[in-house]
Amino acid sequence: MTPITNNLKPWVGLILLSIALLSSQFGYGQQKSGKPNIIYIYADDLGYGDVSAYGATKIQTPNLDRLAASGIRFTNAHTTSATCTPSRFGLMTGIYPWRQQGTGVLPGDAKLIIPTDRVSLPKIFKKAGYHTAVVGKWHLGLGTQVKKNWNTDVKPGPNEVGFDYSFIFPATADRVPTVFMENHRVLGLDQNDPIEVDYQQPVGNDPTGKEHPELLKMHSSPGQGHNQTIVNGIGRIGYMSGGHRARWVDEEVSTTFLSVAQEYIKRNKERPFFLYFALTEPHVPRMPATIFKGKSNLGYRGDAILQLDWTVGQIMDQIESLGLSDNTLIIFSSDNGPVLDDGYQDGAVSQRNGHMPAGPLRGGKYSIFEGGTRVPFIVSGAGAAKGVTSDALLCQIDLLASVADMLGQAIPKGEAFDSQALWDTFLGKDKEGRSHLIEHAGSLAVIKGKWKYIEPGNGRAYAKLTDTELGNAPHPQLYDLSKDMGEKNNVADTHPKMVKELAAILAAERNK
Ligand code: NG6
Ligand code: CA
Repeated sequence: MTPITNNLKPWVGLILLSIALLSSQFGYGQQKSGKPNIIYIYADDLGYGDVSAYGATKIQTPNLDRLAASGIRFTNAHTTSATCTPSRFGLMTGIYPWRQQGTGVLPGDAKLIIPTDRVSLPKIFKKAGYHTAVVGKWHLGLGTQVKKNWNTDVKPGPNEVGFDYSFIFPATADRVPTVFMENHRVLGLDQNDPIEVDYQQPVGNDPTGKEHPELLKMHSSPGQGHNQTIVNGIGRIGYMSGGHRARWVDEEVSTTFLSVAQEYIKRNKERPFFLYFALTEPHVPRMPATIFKGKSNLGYRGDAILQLDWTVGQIMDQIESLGLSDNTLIIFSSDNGPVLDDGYQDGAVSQRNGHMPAGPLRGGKYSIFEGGTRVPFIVSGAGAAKGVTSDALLCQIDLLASVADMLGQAIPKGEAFDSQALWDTFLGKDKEGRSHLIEHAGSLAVIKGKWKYIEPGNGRAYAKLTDTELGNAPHPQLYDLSKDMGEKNNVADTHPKMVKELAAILAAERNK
C-alpha cells in the first residue's frame, strides 16, 4: 500500500463504522424514519373461542395461528363495548363511547358520529407523515343528517375523520344501502337509477323479505327482522330503492375488500402507511364466497371464519413478498364478542357441532360478561416480541395514545383522554398494561387486576332471540377472573371492600 492510502485508512474505517452503526440502529427502509407501517385488521363479531390459537378445536385458523406464533397473543385485551359502533367509536376517538349519546348500533342512514374537529387515530398517523386508509366496514355514520342524497358526494365521512383513502360499506352487511363507497361516492352508481334509503317506511318497488319469502336464498330468524328490502336473495334491515347495478353480491364482498387492501399496500409500499382493514366476517348475513361454503362443517358462520383466516393469510403473504416484513406491524382483533343466531338461519346453531365461540368466557356479543368485550388480539411484526403470550390488560381504545407516543405526536389537551399510552405493552415489552378498564354493554363494569365488578342494573339478564347471557343483575357482581374466568361465582357478598373500591373507580370514571 502507498503511504497515502495508509494515511486514509483510519478515516475509511471510521466512515464504515458509522455506516454500520447507523444501519444497525435504524434498520432498513422506512425504519430509518422510525415509522413502521401499521395494518390494523378488525374482524366483526369474532369471538375469543373462534380462533384455534385461542383454544378453538372445532375450527382451525392456521393463518391467525401463524400470526400469533410470530408475535404476541394477548389473552386479556378488550374492545370498549360489546357491539360494533361503540367499539369503533372508541378505537377512532380514544373516548369511551358511553360518554357520548348516540353511539349505539347505527342504522345504515345514520349521520357521522365522530367529530371532525377532534383528534382521531388516523389523524395521528397523518400528522406523523403517514398515508392513511380505511378499507371495509365503517358503521360510524355518514353525512350531517339522516336524510341524505346518496347519488352525489356523501360527506363528512371517513375522509374527514382522517383517512386519505376510503373504500367502505356504510354500516353492516345486513343493513341497506348494500353498496361500496370509494371516498365520497357510491361505486358503480348509474345516475339513471338513483338510490334512496329509508329506515322508517318502504321506498321503491323492490320486494321485501316479509312479503316475498319465496325470493330468499337465506331466511331470517323468527322475530329478528332482517325482512325488509331483498338484495342478492337476502332480506336486509332498512328499505332501499335504486342503485341496482351498484349493489354488492355478498359472496364477493370479502374478496373485494381484500383486493382493494392489497392494491393499497402495493401502491404505498415506499412510504409509511396506516391501513385500517375492517373485515365483515363473521357478521351476518354470513354468505361467504362459494369456495368456502361447506368447508368448516359449522355452517356459514364457520365458513366465514375460514374466509377471514384466509384473508389475513393473504395480507401476511403480501407483506412478506413485498419485503415489508421488517417495517410493518400487523395488529389483529375483533370489534365485539361472538353470537351464533344474529338474525338469519345460516346453520350457526343447527351445525354448531359443540363449537364454543367465546371459548371459556361467559356471554358474547351484547353481553357485559367477558364474552362481550374480551377478544382475540394479536400483534406481530416490526418491533414486537415473537412467539409470546401476554395477559396484560389492554384495550383497543389505547391504540390512539400509544401510537401518538410512539410517533412523538402530541394529543390536544382534553381530547382522547380515555386512551392510554401503552406502546411497550402492545409490543410485548411491558406485561402489565392498564391498571383498570371500563367495559360497556349498555351497563358498565370495571376490571382491575384479577377483579371484575359489574354494576347492578335493571337490564335483562338474558336475550332469548340471540341466546345471550347479557350479564345484567339487580345486585352487584364481583368475580375473581384469575380463578373464575367464566364468571360463574359471584363473590360480591364476601368481598364488600372490593365491591366498594371498584364501584368508586366506576363512579369516578363516569364523572370525568
Ligand atoms: C342488531 C341486529 C343484528 C346486528 C347487530 C349489529 C336485529 C334483531 N339484530 O340489532 O343482526 O346487525 O344489530 O351488529 O336487528 S354490530 O356488530 O354491527 O354491532
Ligand atoms: Ca360487530
